[in-house]
Amino acid sequence: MVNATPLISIVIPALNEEKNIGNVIADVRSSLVGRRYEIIVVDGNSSDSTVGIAERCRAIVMHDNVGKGSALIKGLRSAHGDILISMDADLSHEAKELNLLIDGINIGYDVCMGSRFMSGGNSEDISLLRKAGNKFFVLLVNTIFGANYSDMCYGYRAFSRRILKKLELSETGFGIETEISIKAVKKNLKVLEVPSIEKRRAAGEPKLRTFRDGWVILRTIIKNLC
Ligand SMILES: Nc1nc2c(ncn2[C@@H]2O[C@H](COP(=O)(O)OP(=O)(O)OP(=O)(O)O)[C@@H](O)[C@H]2O)c(=O)[nH]1
Ligand SMILES: [Mg+2]
Repeated sequence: MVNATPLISIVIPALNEEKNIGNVIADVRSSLVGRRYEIIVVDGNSSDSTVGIAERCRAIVMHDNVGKGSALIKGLRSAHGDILISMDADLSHEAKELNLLIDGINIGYDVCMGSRFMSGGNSEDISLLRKAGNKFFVLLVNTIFGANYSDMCYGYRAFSRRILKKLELSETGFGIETEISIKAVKKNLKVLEVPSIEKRRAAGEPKLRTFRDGWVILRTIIKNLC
């Protein structure tokens, strides 16, 4: 018999998130009560107890030592879900918003993206410089590719399993969200943005470096021009 309840896969790239990962997994579980789901943590060779804690919390743990994008691609490709969700491990993505992302796919969209900058969204975690950079990249992508995004470098997103292959993802680092945003327009996917409130990283060190990763994002835009 075919199971009609969709399986949800939550894919969480994590690097040295021992102070957060247990709470992230617990929050996901309490927000998805009554749903079928799996939680996949893709560890980036953490030197702390991230892996042990994720295992103890009964997440599926995978390993990748290349970068955030590479970890996400690996997790998404091995996920079994009908709906795949990318989520950060630092408690900045609130698990209670998962249901909104899932609804976006259930009503027929291919990709449902959290947006911090549409009405109802917000970020408690972004510096003025990063906000300006994000705005510039959104404008660039909207102008070049004819998109209508309000946010871009944000990793809280849901995907319908059937379009994953179409995206042909390859960005290994923090260019991954930009690559997804651009390819979604180029491949004419049905994209919905929903408001999201990004919380401050709960504990631990940020991994993104504004200038290094700003360049990575610009390079991703240039690479996808043709
Ligand atoms: N597997 C893996 N995960 C990573 C890597 N770099 C970052 N991450 C994870 O990717 C997510 C996003 O990284 P963050 O450091 O939170 O980036 P950010 O949200 O832009 O930065 P903050 O605002 O300071 O939190 C977090 O869950 C990280 O643990 C990596 O190289 N490998
Ligand atoms: Mg973060």
